[in-house]
Amino acid sequence: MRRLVIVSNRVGDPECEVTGGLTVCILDGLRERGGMWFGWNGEIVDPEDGIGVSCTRCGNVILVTMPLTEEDYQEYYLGFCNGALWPVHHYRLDLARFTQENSDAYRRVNERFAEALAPLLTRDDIIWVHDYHLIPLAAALWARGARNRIGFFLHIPFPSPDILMAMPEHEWLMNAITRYDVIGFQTKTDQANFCRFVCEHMGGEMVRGEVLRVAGNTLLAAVFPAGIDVDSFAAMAATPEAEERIEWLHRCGEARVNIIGVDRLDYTKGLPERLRSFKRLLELYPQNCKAVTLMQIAPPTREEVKAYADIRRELEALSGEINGQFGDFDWTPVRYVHRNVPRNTLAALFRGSQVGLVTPLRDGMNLVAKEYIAAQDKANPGVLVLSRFAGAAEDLEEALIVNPYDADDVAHAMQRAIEMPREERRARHAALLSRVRQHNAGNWMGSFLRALDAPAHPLAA
Ligand code: GDG
Repeated sequence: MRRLVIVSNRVGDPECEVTGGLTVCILDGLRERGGMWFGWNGEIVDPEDGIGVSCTRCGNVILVTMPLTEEDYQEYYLGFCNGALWPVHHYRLDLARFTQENSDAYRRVNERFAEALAPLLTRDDIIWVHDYHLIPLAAALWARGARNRIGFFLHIPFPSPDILMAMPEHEWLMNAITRYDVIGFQTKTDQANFCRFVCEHMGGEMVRGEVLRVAGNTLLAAVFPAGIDVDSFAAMAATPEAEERIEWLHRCGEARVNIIGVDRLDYTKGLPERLRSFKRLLELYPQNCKAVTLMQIAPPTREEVKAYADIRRELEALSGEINGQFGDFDWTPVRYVHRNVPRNTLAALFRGSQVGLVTPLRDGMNLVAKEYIAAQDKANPGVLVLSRFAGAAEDLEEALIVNPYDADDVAHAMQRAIEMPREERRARHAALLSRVRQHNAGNWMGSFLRALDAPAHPLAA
């Protein structure tokens, strides 16, 4: 088997508690096959001290990491990746900021990564690059003589061409992305948006099926929905400790029904809209007062970006407002936890909650939706309420699909979930579980790597 080299902006620590879909996805798969993981180690150093590469072995995985400078961190990571690409790809042009310094830094860091990685590669390695931070990496490796097969997976949505065109650097980025041999998307919508851009604005053509030809390159643009390790998550939710936590949840909580939301505190996750929907639930169906609680876990993320500080303030104000208006001495309607919670506690909380509320305004896939399904007791499962704008909705159609912008729609769906008879819950859950199993982490990784491992596309000649 050829050696697998994974490259992502941030290399996760296999021994630490991880938050964030990408790290969870990669770790699950890499541990199984082994290989190298290359990227930033999370450290910021003074450029005078040198920006060296360090290696650590962790079981069958070699972690090769390098630091960033303060300037890189500000301009490449916060500025271009999270201040321009992230909002554009999530259809939030209003929050996107474009500056020449930031796009120069994006090029610079990608060149530096390529410079450090190229000498570590052998001819047979297959290279799998992850996410929007590293779009130009294939071109930068190619310029340094790497002739390996290189694949790219986009974890976030690919926007429609008219949104993408608002970005000053989009032509350069699109030229860079087409240097990959295989490009993976979360959904058919993302893949279609990409192909439309290539065919309508770059003179590309679909050669056959998912194979595209553009500017002399032939590439496969296909859908590989990201998934979770279902069995290990389900097992975590059903341990004796998890049972104890669930009992504790129901003992401490006066409420009968627990609704749960778990999201990094990101403006794409629709958290203020979710709290407003919960408020509507209490207004439209007052019988839920003192009977239902919303537990929202929202660990901090990218706090230096202003839009993230704004959303935190908004959320704190909203939960205070709802608790002040509806709460009583013996009932707190919203329990808001702004910190990282251990993964096994999350699994128990999912299992102990009758409703899983996953209502992003836009999301590449959303693994929380899949984790909620995996954690349920098959005999008496909870109900998933899922935004139509999460990539997961393309597949998980037996969830209650909602429009997260419409508070009444979400409130009605929550009520339907609370009242749903056990037979219907079981039927929906069984269907959902089989879809989550079908697109699990192993299949996601396996199918992408099979496409990347295959010889150049038959129609390339
Ligand atoms: C990106 C894309 C795509 C959350 N809070 C805690 C915690 N988490 C874990 C969840 C889940 C993961 O983080 C979040 O994954 P998502 O998929 O929901 O979202 P993003 O982080 O935005 O991930 C997304 C994903 O990449 C994969 O391709 O689905 O669309 O945006 O696993 O459980 N984990 C722990 N404590 C927390 O407090 N331990």
